[in-house]
Amino acid sequence: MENKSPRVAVIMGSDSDLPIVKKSIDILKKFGVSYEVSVISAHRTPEVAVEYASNAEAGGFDVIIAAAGKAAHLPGVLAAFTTLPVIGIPIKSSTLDGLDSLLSIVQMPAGIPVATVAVDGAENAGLLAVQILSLKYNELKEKLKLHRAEMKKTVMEKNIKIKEEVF
Ligand code: RP5
Repeated sequence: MENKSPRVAVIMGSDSDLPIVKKSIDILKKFGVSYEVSVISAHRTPEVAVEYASNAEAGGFDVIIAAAGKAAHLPGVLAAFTTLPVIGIPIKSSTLDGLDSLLSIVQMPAGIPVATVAVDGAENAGLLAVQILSLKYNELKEKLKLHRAEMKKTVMEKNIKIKEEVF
């Protein structure tokens, strides 16, 4: 690591989002990236959201991951109050299968980007955060290459296995 370690703010609109967001946290753990987890709601605690985003850079964060479901305004509101990169995770809601969350997060107006991953795509949110951090923290590049190599090995093993199982 360089002088300071990378820090990711992992924010979710409700604790009900945690089972999905945990996949981002698992990735950050795997890569040895430090993080802070919070429940902040754009609608239920809007003042906290604004304050958190406004102070995130000064507080030593490099990237924000924000997960929300339904009318998912949290990532966009956070992005409006910081120039740190914000990665949005649309959470699948029970009624509209996450399309509501996806559109709420991805359809940002020009000027305030949110890097949106797939519905419930928390693993990719974690990986994208690590990839962004790797521009500043060189040692993460090697870890990312190792992660890709592991994935490749797993898929190749599956390829061999399926040929044995399916005739
Ligand atoms: C959103 O509303 C949250 O991100 C969550 O996905 C959804 C439901 O929240 P709860 O009613 O479960 O607290 O703000």
